[in-house]
Amino acid sequence: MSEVFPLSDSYSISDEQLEFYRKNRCIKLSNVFSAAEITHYEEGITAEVNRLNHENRPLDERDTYGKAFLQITNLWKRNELIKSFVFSPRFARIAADLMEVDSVRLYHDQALYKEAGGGFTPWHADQYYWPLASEKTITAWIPLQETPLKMGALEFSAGSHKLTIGRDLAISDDSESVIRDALLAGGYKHIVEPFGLGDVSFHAGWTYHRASPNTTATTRKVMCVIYMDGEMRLGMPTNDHQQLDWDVWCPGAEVGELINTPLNPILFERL
Ligand SMILES: O=C(O)CCC(=O)C(=O)O
Repeated sequence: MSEVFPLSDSYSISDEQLEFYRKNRCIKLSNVFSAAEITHYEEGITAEVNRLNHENRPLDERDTYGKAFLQITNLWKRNELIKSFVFSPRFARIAADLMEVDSVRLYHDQALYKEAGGGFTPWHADQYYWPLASEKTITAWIPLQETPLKMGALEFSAGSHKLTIGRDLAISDDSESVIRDALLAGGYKHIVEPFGLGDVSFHAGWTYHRASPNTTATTRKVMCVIYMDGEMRLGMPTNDHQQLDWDVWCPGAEVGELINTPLNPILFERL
């Protein structure tokens, strides 16, 4: 029987790290999980991504979004190994600590595999896609290998949750240029750093972020877990993507009510 890695022990956030997140709404934390833990989960996640992926077109036949990554969602429903990763109390507690909430729920998970030769991920803010009533949302971006810049490490614009220009843009060539220009004009700091083994970043729903192309010969393997405040209510969708997200990620939830569906379990709660 293989060793079990429950990812249950806590990772302490320092006052400085919390202050950094409050100000910038993004942070990269080191040594959140070990090389042995990464190896343990990477194989199972990659096997599911390969099994479920139906994107077989060559990169040059896809649009900008399609070139950016293979996207496979709610993998936690597929097997117990991935469920234990996505439901990890360690990651969920960090999310609660950074959002400064008493509990967190799962919104959904997704693997984002940027293939060798894969394109850039345009500047965007995730919350454009989400019918959620508050800003208390956070994504854990969890690389399953060391991720140098040339592989497409996630880049952030520090404090950009305050910028409202571009909040109505889906991921596209337009979002890349309009948001880039607005961030430059606003003087926001662009954080571009490689990710070491075990580094994990967290960013808020309205924080602008992007990634460069993967110019290496190896796929950049990343698993994301998207959390929301345990008290999150469903907002009225303001675009078709948000309507789709409601139907897919919280079916049965009602506008103005707590999002408490079987797909949105509480993953961490303070005692
Ligand atoms: O992995 C990427 O290239 C983009 C990730 C992203 O947009 C996100 O995690 O919200």
